[in-house]
Amino acid sequence: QNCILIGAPVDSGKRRNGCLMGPDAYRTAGLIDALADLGHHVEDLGNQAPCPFVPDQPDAKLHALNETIGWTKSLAEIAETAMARGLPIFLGGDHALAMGSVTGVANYAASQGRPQFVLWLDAHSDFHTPVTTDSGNLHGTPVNYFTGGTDFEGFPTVQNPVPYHQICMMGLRSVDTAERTAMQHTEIQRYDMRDIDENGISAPLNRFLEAVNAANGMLHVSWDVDFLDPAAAPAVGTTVPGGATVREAHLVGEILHDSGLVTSMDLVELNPFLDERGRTAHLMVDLCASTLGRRVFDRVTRSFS
Ligand code: DIR
Ligand code: MN
Ligand code: MN
Ligand code: MN
Repeated sequence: QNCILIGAPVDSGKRRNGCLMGPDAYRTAGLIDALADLGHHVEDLGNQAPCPFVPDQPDAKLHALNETIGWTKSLAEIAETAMARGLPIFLGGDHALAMGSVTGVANYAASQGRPQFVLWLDAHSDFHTPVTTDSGNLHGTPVNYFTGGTDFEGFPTVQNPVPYHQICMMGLRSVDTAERTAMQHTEIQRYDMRDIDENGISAPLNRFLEAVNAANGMLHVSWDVDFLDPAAAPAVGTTVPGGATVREAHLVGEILHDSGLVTSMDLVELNPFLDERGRTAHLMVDLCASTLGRRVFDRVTRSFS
């Protein structure tokens, strides 16, 4: 594959700073070599910038709104053009970057006449709007935005909203009341940690992948660091106990690779400033490698194509 690394040092989606160091932490942790060792061609587009924006008021209810709009515009553009040349990997940056990455790849999918699917691996559902958010942190809103939410004044109009039934969330354990209410009547597939405890992670994931395959869909995978348990992945601003284990996360990556369905990816919310010797960056690099084919032994895999 042609892996296209896109540095997205987005730090505007919440108040605690540090995610801007994420892209360089992934590079320092060896992401490029890890992917090249798997036989991929790796192209690093370097760190991107937001489109020009009017400086935000520091005390506004919505934190860094204009800056986030600037990022959404620039990343959507880059995502769409990168899709034509390979598999874009967005190196975050906080989860606000998915407003750009997902709308961009969805525009590309539409140009190919194919449906866009999204796998959201996160402790949080990120289904707030600028109106319902309590925190004012826009990294809690991307799923509502790219599904065509109408509360996003000032943001680019979403040309190709991702239909609810083409979204699967896994790892949920922190969903605010407004998000739960808003999601209630949607067909977003959602698996909380209890589902994973009771049924494992592979059965629901395979079911979702079968739907992607049956529809000849494109698949964007959004890895939020806090999908993992904070004991394994401490370098994130919004830790929630009781997350996925290292093996559960690798299994997700391995199954995704075997499916051959992944067409784009985000690695988000890493805050290297909170890390112990790059440990979380290394783990995320390893998960990315699993998703792109790293394995202990070859095996007969289930294949969808
Ligand atoms: C929370 C945080 N639901 C909020 N969301 C996070 O601020 O609205 N998403 N951390 O990953
Ligand atoms: Mn900030
Ligand atoms: Mn998130
Ligand atoms: Mn999260």
